[in-house]
Amino acid sequence: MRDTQQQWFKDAKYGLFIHFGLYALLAGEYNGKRTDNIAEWIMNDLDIPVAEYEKLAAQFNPVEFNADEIARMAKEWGMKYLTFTSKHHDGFALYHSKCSKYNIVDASPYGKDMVAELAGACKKYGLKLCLYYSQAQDWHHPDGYRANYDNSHKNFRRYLDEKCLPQVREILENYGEIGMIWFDTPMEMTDAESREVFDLVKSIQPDCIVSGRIGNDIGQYMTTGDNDIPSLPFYGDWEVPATLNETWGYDRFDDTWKAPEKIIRLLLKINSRGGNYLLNIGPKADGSVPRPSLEILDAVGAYLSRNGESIYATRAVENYVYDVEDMLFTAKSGKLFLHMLQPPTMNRIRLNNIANTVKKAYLLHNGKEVRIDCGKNCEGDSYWHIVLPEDTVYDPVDTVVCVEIGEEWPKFEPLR
Ligand code: FHN
Repeated sequence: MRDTQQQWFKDAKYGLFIHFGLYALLAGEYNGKRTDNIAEWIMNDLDIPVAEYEKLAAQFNPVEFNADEIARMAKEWGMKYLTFTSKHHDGFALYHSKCSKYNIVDASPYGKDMVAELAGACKKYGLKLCLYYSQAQDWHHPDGYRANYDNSHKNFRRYLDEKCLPQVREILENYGEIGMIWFDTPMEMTDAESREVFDLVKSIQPDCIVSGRIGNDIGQYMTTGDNDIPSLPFYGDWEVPATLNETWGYDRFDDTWKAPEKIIRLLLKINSRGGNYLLNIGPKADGSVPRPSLEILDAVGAYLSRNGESIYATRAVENYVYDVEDMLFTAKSGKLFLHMLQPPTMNRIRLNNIANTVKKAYLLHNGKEVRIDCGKNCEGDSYWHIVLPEDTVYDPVDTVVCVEIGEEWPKFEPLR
């Protein structure tokens, strides 16, 4: 079973992903040609020569990037951890690396170490700092993997020794406690190579989680595909990396922003199945966060400030035998949360095949009592008949009822 052995990760449920790098300067277009893929892949997809792409570093001056403000907002948005691209596939490090000059301090006019800035800010606001690191793909180093092109001639060992392993060591040794290294796209790394990277992480920070995409099934939790929510139960720790529009890095042409209501429902769906939602922002080249991202995350944050008790530190509810229309469940020891995604007809809901006793039930947002009659039908099957206060003002996205149950966990009866 995938087990991070880290309580903070099991309880977190919601985190901020930040994809930032030189690609933000291109914002989806190079020499008048637009990419039709995710913006941070532009170097690879439009086959931009290394000598051309690396010139971007000299223009990279994201003076509006405010680590303190981002961490403060992430906290306010209800996020518990922050995962930042210390080096993405393009090979450019956003921190002061001593083993490659291709980094923000040595090669850009900005000249400041973003990982150091974020480490300080995360500490200040009580967020876990996690770092993304592209361990296999590196389109700048001659021996890194490069998707879509022939890699057969490469000396991947040299890349591992010259760049990957020393950089992983740097990010673990120089910025205090790191919650997780978020590895990605292992390509054809061998089992032994993935293991070597894994062991290096653990030798420096034993509590640092190694993410699902280290390769060869040795990650400590399951990372789903991008924006994918598993439809079958997964017994172990897992996380969904997800976008607010269709790209990770900033793309000025991508206006496909999801509505906050949709994000809240996705959060709930993921949490009710036991996973964490890692939601991305892609700052613009000047370092500012696109306005639509701010607006969406503000709205989700407002929802969480009312309903956080039903989200954080909850556990998956075993599949309910019936698909209850417009309702999702989350649970923690002694409490079952009913998430009503639509106002119920006549303020009443019937739940079948639930055998828990009820100590107390109330609306989470205002504490008003909810009546629950527990009974058995003529066939002997248990049910709850739930009656909400007449004057309930429903939240059209999700109204939460907290039920304090007599048992530790929800007891749904199997069909007989
Ligand atoms: O290739 C990357 C992509 O650029 C982005 O970083 C995502 C985030 O999950 N991971 C890879 C694609 O799955």
